[in-house]
Amino acid sequence: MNISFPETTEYHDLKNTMNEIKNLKIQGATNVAIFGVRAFAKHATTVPLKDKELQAHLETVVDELSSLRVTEPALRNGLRYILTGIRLDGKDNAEMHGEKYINLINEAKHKIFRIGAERIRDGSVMFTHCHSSITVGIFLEAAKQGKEFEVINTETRPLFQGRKTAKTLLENNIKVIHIVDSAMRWAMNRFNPHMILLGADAITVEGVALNKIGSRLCALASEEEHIPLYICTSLLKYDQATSIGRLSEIEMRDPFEIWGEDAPVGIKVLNPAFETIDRGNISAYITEAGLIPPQSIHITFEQLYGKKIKDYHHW
Ligand code: RUB
Repeated sequence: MNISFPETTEYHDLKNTMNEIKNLKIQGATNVAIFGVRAFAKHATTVPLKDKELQAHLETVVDELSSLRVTEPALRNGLRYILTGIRLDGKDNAEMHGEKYINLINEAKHKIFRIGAERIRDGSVMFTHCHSSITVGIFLEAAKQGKEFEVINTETRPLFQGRKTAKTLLENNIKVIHIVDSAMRWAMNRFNPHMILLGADAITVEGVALNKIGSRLCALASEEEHIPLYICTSLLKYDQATSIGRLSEIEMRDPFEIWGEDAPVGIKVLNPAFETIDRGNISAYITEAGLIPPQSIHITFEQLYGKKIKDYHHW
């Protein structure tokens, strides 16, 4: 159904946010969820459509937003949360429902910062990969508590999100050792970090985490070097579709990010954004519900959010 309506400022803002999510100006699962949910909720509140047309239009926008970064269930969970809210008490309350979901994210984040910081020992060496706002938040909280430690971090090709991590840590007087991604195992062997902290984009029903490409290599190296690895994430990244049999999708990004116009003709460049981390390599998840083993992800999500967030109604 092709539905037309006068373009509002909020719709224009939503389109901008979608571009920023696609080109990684808005980066990391938590930020993608917060910005995507907020822009969608504002648009839903103001779009001049009603009844069936409204429903069809919002479903289309939800699909469009969800397909920008397919490995981001925290965004999808938030969009479904708003649609459920609209069905219950009308589109005028969409923005309020969006803010409620963002509050859930923010409350979860702050709990994880405190719980994660407890695990960091004074004088320790930590290791991380890519840029995760949750993992960085844990480091900042530990530094605020007066702990001194050093963080080894990878640059994270092709888009160098690791530089963002390095800059933020340095600005907060945390020491950084910055390495190329392929030096992961070497750095673990050389510096013997006490712990590896990684973020997550998605968590499956089996307790498998999906995170930036390179994370599984990091986990395999951690096994060889006997270094405990923790996944720092809100349970709002639980991919509910995996519990009815679907597989979490891995986003493939533009090959141009790796090799642009000067790439030789005929070459095939592949740019997977994420990969899985086997649950056997995860010591624990650091979540808003505390430290939990991979096996308890599904049940803990159900206890905490099961009634509030149901992504099942349209299946
Ligand atoms: C970022 C990435 C992060 C997770 C978690 O990938 O893999 O580790 O998204 O982030 P990209 P957060 O740069 O491709 O978005 O802890 O902020 O939710």
